[in-house]
Amino acid sequence: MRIVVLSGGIGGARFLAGVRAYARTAGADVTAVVNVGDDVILHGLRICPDLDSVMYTLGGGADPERGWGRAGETWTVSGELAAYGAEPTWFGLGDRDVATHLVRTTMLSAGYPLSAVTEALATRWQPGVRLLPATDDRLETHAVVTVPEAERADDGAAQRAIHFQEWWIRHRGALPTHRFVFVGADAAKPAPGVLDALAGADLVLLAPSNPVVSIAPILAVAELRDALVSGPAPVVGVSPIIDGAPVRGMADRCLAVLEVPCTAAGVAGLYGARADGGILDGWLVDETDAQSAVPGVTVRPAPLWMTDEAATVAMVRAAVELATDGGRSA
Ligand code: FO1
Repeated sequence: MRIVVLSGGIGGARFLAGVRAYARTAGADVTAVVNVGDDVILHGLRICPDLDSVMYTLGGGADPERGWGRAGETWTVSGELAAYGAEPTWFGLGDRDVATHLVRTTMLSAGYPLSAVTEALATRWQPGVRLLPATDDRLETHAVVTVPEAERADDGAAQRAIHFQEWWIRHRGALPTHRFVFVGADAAKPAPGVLDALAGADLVLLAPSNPVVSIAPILAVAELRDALVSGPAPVVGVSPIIDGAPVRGMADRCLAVLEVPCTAAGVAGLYGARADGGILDGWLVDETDAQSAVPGVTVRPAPLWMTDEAATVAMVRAAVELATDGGRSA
């Protein structure tokens, strides 16, 4: 059985650990198609938060609390940068993490595409799933916000697009936010291997990631989304919202920007039913949301708290069962 998982963020990485464990029991292989919209160039380094979260989490090097960056991290470089007044100081750059960005930036500067760089980095970490960026092209999530008076440009413009990382880390999403834009999406092509993985998949899973800033930037790659919809595999999503609240992160703030209800049904409506031009065949909701109705989508309740790997494996098994006996058969 071949499983493809669209993933982003820390929740996506944790979910992938469960998919990997399930795949080992089921003799399945797993390809993760990971969001690159969070990627940013800071201090001259290319940083890929969502790829690194999966690589470190599945490779056993992630800090379990933070979910991003390395375990046993130190912050000497970050402190030295601050001593020089080198902005931004709001981005936490760990010393061990810097090595990953140095290797990645060196390879990118030498002309290797991000997919090749990711494969090279994963050789050290052995995540146990194939790790593919959604695209090798530039695709960056920016947030159009109203900036504080003090930060207005000379022309006094109140609205400005800031990088997602500034929105997420420096402002914690607390600025008046009008929309998210995926810079470069129109020209971005699926990374090598992505279309083949989707064409050969028996099941596609949407991780319980932030639908607005982790999954949507992946779907913004038009050929990728088309391949998902026209592909043979049933698409089953896992709700990132339980009982009206995000499991972690700021999906509630992001959904509010799109004026989408922060509910399991609201997120399913955002993805849309395949029959209506959307992408979903099945939708796994937590038992507290068992009454969620999503026209055209097979909804199934299951415990969705990823309290440990066994709980996550049970979620994955429920998604597989939903795909086989619920929506389109795998
Ligand atoms: N998230 C934070 O909240 N604060 C940080 O200082 C921070 C630094 C950071 C460095 C490398 C990296 O790969 C991720 C980092 N993150 C940080 C997480 C990052 O903002 C992610 O994009 C979000 O967690 C959303 O996925």
